[in-house]
Amino acid sequence: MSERTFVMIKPDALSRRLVGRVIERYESKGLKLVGMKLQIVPRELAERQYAEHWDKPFYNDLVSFMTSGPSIAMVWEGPNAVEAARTMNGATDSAEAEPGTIRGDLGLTAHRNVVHASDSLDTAKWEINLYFDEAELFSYAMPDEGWLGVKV
Ligand code: 3AN
Repeated sequence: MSERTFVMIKPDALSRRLVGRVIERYESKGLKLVGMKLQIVPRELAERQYAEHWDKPFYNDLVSFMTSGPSIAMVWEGPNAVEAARTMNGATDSAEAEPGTIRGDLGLTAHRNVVHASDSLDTAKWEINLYFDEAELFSYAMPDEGWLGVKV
């Protein structure tokens, strides 16, 4: 079943010029880009996104990091998009992420971990809604979708 998931390219990836290489991974996997936004995330928005971590010792550092420079919010669509993006990203701690994952290959330090992806379909819907208006998301067909088993 086709799903939509929310993915962010974090400020560390932009400052390390990794944007193209990260996007290339999701594209090559067969996912379809249906929404994309470059911004410096306002503090209030980052606080809402990470509200579930408000009591963790790393919360302030996380919010400061996520608002420290431009990041890219994206919506990727495809069969099992939520799980696919999580698997591709690898373990949260870049230092432990497997080679072949985005964090394993491109992550330098533990929690400057290049990317974020929603951890469930419900979270994906919530995060997409947090970052995008409906008019900023696009439905379109791609010529190879039949090969991927996607109902066009
Ligand atoms: P993921 O992004 O893999 O779903 P979560 O939801 O457990 O990971 O954590 C949200 C964010 O908080 C992660 N992207 C990570 O950068 C940061 N984080 C998690 N644990 C720590 C920690 N111990 N120290 C610093 N940052 C952390």
